[in-house]
Amino acid sequence: MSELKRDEILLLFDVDGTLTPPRNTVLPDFEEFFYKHIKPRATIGIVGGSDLEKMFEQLNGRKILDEFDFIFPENGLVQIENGQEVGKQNIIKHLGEETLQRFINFVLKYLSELAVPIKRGTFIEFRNGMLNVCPIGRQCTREERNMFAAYDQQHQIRAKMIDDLKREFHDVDLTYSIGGQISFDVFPNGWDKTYSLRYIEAHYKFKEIHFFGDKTEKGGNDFEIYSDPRTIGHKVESPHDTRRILTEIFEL
Ligand code: M1P
Repeated sequence: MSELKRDEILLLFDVDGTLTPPRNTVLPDFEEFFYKHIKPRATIGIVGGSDLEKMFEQLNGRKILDEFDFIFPENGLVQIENGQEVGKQNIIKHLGEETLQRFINFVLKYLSELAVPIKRGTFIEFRNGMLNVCPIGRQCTREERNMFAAYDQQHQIRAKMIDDLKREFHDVDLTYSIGGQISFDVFPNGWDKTYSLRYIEAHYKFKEIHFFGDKTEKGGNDFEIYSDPRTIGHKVESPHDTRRILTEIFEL
């Protein structure tokens, strides 16, 4: 049972597979449990790989700006506190236009020669602090998404592409991370989810910081923050599992 006061304990949550089913919306009973029982007991934050728009889609709209103390889209490369954006990283500034174009051109050429069961639109999504690369294009339907996720498990399209990119760009400080079903994220080394802790540490002194995530194995986008000594990591399989652990921590 946690004896800590609300402002002494911080709970950080991944989105996909932790607060919601993968790339799906939060379930009403989970939401009710969370806001009614957890929010009054602990400071709460989201650390997702996705951008803010996708968080709105999955977590029932813009109300998360009021409900969560902290929101860290794009691994915390964008920082939002009490509904206000307070900081943002910039991948263009960090890599420089020349390197960025070298990378984007290589990816586009690579994808143009890649055989996959379907191709749709938006193969690279350009975000503030990262690029999201999707071999079939992000504009696919849910059925197409699920189909490719299964295909990729068998054929390891993303893993092979990441190996090729690592070889080609061995001279550039980039990390590649598979956080979802159809794409992978690319960002400078160290700009993983632990980036959110930099902001927290600079402004707050929590006695405990807990992190809940599902992709906690090496190569998954929760690995670094889950295994960071500054957090107490909880590996979950689903929102149901998240609820179970929270119920134990707070003896609900
Ligand atoms: O939050 C996990 C991942 O969610 C999406 O992945 P996909 O579309 O492949 O399922 C993306 O927003 C990705 O950036 C993010 O890491």
